[in-house]
Amino acid sequence: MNTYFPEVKKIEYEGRDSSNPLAFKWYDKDQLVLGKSMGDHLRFGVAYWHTLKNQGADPFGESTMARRWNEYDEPLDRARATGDAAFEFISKLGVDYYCFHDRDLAPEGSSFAESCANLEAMVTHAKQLQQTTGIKLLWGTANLFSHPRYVHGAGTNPDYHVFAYAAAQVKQALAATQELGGENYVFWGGREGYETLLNTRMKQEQEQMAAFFRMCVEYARKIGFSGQFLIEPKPKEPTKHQYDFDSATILNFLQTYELIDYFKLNIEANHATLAGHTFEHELAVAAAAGKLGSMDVNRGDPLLGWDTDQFPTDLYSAIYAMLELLGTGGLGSGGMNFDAKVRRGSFEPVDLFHAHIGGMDAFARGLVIASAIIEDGFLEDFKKQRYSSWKGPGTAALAGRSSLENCESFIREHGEPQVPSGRQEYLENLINSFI
Ligand code: XUL
Ligand code: CO
Repeated sequence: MNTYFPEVKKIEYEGRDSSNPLAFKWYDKDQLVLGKSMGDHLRFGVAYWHTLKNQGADPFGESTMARRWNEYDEPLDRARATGDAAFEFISKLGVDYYCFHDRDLAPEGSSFAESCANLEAMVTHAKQLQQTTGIKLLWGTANLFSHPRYVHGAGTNPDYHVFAYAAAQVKQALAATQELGGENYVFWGGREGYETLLNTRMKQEQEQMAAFFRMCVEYARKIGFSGQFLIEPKPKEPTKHQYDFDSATILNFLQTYELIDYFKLNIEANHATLAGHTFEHELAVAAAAGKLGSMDVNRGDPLLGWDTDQFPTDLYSAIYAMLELLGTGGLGSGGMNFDAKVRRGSFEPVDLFHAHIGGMDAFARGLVIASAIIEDGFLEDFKKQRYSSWKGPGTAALAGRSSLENCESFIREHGEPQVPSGRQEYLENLINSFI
């Protein structure tokens, strides 16, 4: 396997003093952190769509990335070569997982039947590549947003015909994910949202989405798919109002339609910031509900208002995310998928390696720092002290065994509270002392 990236050898851990740009400085897969290997904590995945399929086109210019795996005339030959390149890349990077949309792996055909046949052919090819390399499928999903038929949405489309098409496509994508041993299946609501209420029945569209999910749950049960279903929040782009705005919105939707038991969340950093949240806020909301399933790791640009999907190299963000991850006890069957693309100007294949190495090192370093912070215990001690008044009558109130009258008697007895400082700057300074 040395066809598409002949200039790159297997990426190794060389430690922080190495000057080799094609080596890990922090990510040492087998290094134990709080009793678990880095590889098991982080469970990195490569996103097929960005890493293999992105060619750098933007609204102002054409592709900048000439990839050798695209030099085939027949779509299926191109798809096979792309698969070969993907597994060569992932093997050399030393990552265990990948993620795909059905239409990344196999091209859309000229009919539904042809699309299904293409997908089946590519599942056979990918299965063989998985067997020879040991690389596994973190999650599969269906692309229900690129084809023009989905211009007004998929599950939330005003036309039942399109709804049914999307459902039929998910049936195939779910079966493909199962065949490849996918550990999760993701729903990102590509065009599940609206542009104007003038032509939209919002309540009906939400009910349609719930019906769509119910059919997916039912089909997964029928075929014995044991992977975790994940929904990925995003507030806007491509539609102005995406229904799955953020974690809290999705949790409310799942509760309302009695679907909460079947789903967890896949939190993407750049989607969190588009929603006006931090990445760690979204992780914390999901974790508090016991629903943190997986992460799409990337970053946005604070000066741009869209989903730039840049590689995550911001160390503070990585530390805060790792504090949340360690606080929940891990991702289970989830992982950290690099839903990130190299910039248009970074068009050489080797840039794909630089990008992933940087992201992996940032999270490895974030993990080491977060674990040191946790082991030191100062944050936990501070919070323990901050909430220490929740005993006696506080415990009763938390357990629902108090009343406004009880609180009034308490205040008549104890008077004005002594309010302590939140000490934010002190805590931020301590975080810096660990870096
Ligand atoms: C789009 C996005 C998707 C999902 C999978 O913003 O994040 O790539 O992760 O459909
Ligand atoms: Co994503």
